[in-house]
Amino acid sequence: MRLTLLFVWWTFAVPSTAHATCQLFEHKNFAGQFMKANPNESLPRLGALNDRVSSIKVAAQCLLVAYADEEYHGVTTTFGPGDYPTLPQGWDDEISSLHCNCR
Ligand SMILES: [Ca+2]
Repeated sequence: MRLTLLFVWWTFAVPSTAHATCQLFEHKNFAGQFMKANPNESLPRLGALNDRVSSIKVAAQCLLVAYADEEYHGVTTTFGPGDYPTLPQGWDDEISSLHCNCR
């Protein structure tokens, strides 16, 4: 009985990799307009959020490779799993394309 309950809890409470994403937000602290890249999706351009991303979330199994220019050009940096309520120096309102690499 106890094991069954644990299993049910685990099934619903632990996010599976199927839900892993890279999330992008317009403002600091995950506010404003929002978009996401699905696991192993690449976005050659960010549309309305081009040069406007100010915070991101990267799921546990993912790496977000960001580029300053469209089509994966320009300066690049990689964000490991975690929440980034602000972006490092030089990256606020700069990201223009990305890969969301997940295992
Ligand atoms: Ca840019």
